[in-house]
Amino acid sequence: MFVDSVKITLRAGKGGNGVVAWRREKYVPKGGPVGGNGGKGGSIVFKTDTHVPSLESFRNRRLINAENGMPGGGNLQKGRHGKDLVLTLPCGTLVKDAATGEVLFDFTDIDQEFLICKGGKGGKGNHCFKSPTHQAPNICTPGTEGETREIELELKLIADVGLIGIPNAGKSTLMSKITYVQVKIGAYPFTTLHPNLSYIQYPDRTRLLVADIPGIIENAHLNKGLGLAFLRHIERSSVLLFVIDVSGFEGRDPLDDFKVLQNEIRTYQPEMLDRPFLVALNKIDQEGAEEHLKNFYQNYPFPKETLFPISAIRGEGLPLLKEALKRLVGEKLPPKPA
Ligand SMILES: Nc1nc2c(ncn2[C@@H]2O[C@H](COP(=O)(O)OP(=O)(O)OP(=O)(O)O)[C@@H](O)[C@H]2O)c(=O)[nH]1
Ligand SMILES: [Mg+2]
Repeated sequence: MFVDSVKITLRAGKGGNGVVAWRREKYVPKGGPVGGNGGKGGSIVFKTDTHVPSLESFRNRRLINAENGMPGGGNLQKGRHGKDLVLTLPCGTLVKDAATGEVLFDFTDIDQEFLICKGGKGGKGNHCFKSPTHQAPNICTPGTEGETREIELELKLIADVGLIGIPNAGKSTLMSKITYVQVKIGAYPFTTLHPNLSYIQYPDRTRLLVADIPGIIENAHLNKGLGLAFLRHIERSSVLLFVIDVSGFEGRDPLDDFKVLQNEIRTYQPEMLDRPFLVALNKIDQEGAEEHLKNFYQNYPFPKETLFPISAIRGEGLPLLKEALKRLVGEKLPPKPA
């Protein structure tokens, strides 16, 4: 299951208490204070891991605790520290304060770490309070509580190329052809129900990360179809790749599809329209595609160099498209993290 938003409470471990203890040994009268200190409570740390695809591991968890520190012992024994808890997250996860929505950390890269809740301090045993004027202190201090935080995790995938198209346009077919990953493809709308991520590998070892998301339909902003929530996963892509079906399937006008997609993006986040983009005109192998293709070229309001007629299923036009994507991603710096 693909989970991209969760709310959880995190509680770091409490510090162990210090203790009062006395040295009791034969021939050592009044041995003095030997109460040990408590151990530190475990902290909670977030870390990115490329093997974690989503926030699924947090799905059924409301409260996550780190280990408490152990109390000190006699004979100056220190209590054991609570283990730090390292929670792994996928790249692209935003950690937010659940109450205010403030972004506490944005995990944009691999191997990033962030200490979210610090463990409590261990208490002091009575040996710490010994002084020349106070040889037998009968006091110790308790460990302090660990930090507690209510947070929200939101995953916004960070890909170089984000695919966008109406359902059935052939996004997943294209994805499977250019990245050699097997994704679900079906001759019906809404085959893809969660984002897929994979790399295009180039002979010079460059790699582009591509995100395929579920199809978007007209009025998705009014929650039609699967809504617009999945746009968050291409919101941070450097380049958008519109995939348009030019076969005129069910009497559709491909240019209308393009406008619908642009309108839906505008209602979600207008700045996304300033992002560099290309348009893959798919299914040129189909009958009737030629006519629609000509029409599209004539009435398309942007530079024609952004158009790439392809047949994803046959692999036609894909080398050119792949090169153009590489060039475009190379020219633009990736979007800045939030
Ligand atoms: N003739 C032809 N059919 C294609 C081409 N590309 C994809 N298809 C077919 O179109 C249908 C939909 O393909 P998908 O790749 O699942 O489409 P999608 O855009 O991912 O669809 P959703 O996940 O539902 O949004 C499948 O039956 C594909 O075989 C193409 O270039 N030519
Ligand atoms: Mg699909």
